[in-house]
Amino acid sequence: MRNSATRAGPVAARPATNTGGVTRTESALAGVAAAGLGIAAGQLLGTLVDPASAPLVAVGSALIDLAPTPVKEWAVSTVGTADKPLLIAGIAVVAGLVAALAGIAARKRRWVGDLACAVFGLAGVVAALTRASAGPLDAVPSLLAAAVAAVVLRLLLGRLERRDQTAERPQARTKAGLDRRVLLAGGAGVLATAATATLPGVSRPQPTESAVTLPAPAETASALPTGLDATVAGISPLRTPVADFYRIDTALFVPQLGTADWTLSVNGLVARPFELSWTELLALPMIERDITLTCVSNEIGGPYCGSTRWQGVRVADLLERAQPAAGADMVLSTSSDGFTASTPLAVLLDGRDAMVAVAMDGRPLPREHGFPARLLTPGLYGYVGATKWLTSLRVTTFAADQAYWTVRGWGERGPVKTATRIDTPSGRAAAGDTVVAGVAWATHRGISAVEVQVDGGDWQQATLGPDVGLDYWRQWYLPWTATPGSHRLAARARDGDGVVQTAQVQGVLPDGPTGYHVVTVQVG
Ligand SMILES: Nc1nc2c(c(=O)[nH]1)N[C@H]1C(S)=C(S)[C@@H](COP(=O)(O)O)O[C@H]1N2
Ligand SMILES: [Mo]
Repeated sequence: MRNSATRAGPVAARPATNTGGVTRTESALAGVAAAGLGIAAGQLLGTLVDPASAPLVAVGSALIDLAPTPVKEWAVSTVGTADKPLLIAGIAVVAGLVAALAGIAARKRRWVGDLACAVFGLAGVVAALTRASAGPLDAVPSLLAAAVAAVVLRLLLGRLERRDQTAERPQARTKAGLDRRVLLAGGAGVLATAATATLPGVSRPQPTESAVTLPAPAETASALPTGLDATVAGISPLRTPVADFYRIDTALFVPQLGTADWTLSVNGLVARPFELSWTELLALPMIERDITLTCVSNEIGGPYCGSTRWQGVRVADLLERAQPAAGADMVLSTSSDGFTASTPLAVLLDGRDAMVAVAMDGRPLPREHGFPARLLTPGLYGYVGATKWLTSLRVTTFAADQAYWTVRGWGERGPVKTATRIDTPSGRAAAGDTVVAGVAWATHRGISAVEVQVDGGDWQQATLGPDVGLDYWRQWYLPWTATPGSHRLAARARDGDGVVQTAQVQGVLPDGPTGYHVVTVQVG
């Protein structure tokens, strides 16, 4: 064996350790390369096996489910719907940092590297196996990731050590004294992970939404009236374009369901449980309704509210066929990804148009909004009445079952609170004659009036836009002569019973926000 003392120069520049001349940076890079390539291999395989089993997706989904409610609220209110890409990136960065440390440690003790791979692999396996509808195969991508990472780390460290026992190759080092191979491997690892991070979100070859043909509804809705948006600039359109419809869910990647193997099961405390295929669902009589959907996490004045035309099968028809048992008081709807919502049975049977919706705005549901079918319950926040990627309706009781968000501290019933939003002006306005305008909703109670207050003065009646029904929002406007300076505008609505919304300010937790929308406008 060559003794390092027989060589001068380059060797002397390296630390004299029992690490075979491998520097800290090199071993950190080896760790990053190993983790990066391992994760990438797992992502690739996961995408083929079941996108939910890809390590980053499985761990990310588990973290979403485990995150304490305040953390989730903070995420939604600060980064909005960018929360998911950021989560994936965050996991990758943390994995990279830990991998770098593990690489450094493994330089002297190889088993530390193996242990790190095993721990991360196990985390991936547990995350993947605890996802809804996970099969044993879902463990494989994380196992592969761990195995690849462990092997790559040992190979790289081994090669780096042997470097000093073979011919010296100073040309293989960068100015900083790094081995180019490990630099390249580290870069390759990072790139491979980045490239495969979003793979599971890419559609798999399933029939797309646009390939689905829907039957005409048995009961059509009347033509939507012309909204105030035809004349008032800056107001929310009466019908929200589907592309602009807010999206809120816990799904890291949109579930890719096909219609061929989709079924809806109606079961639980019923006399006659049954299951419907996609074709059988479409054969049932359908209704078409204009309904506003809003999120319990929509802060006063916030964007998470949308209104459109929906088509689907009445939930009441399905329940009537199943015959709920006396004593049942809740329907727990379940999504293909395990999300659940608790809808009061009485609400579903009180004559409102709760439906298993298959279309919005005259077209099949986009995947982001629940393709092929979702629940929609007028008058309830989305988290209790609007399960997307719907697969089952289980009749049960509030005493026996809790839904996804109820377990995490949100109200179990979630009726929508009366709310008003000032759309315009926002921020700045030119002096002169203008309008204050926006939308108000109190779904399933309707809106009877909207009042606007300028600079703490008298409440003035706004003019309401067309009435599209109790379940739909109402546009409104008030002419206003804006004078130079700073102005404070407030708006409040009265529901269909004439009850004014409360001025009491409450945050979104646990059952939706209250308070007036107040905006400050700089005129001039
Ligand atoms: N499967 C599933 N369905 C879900 C959710 C979810 O996280 N997963 N979120 C609910 C919530 S909180 C809301 S507000 C609505 C939003 O529906 P949209 O994304 O179509 O606007 O979907 C509901 N349905
Ligand atoms: Mo929501």
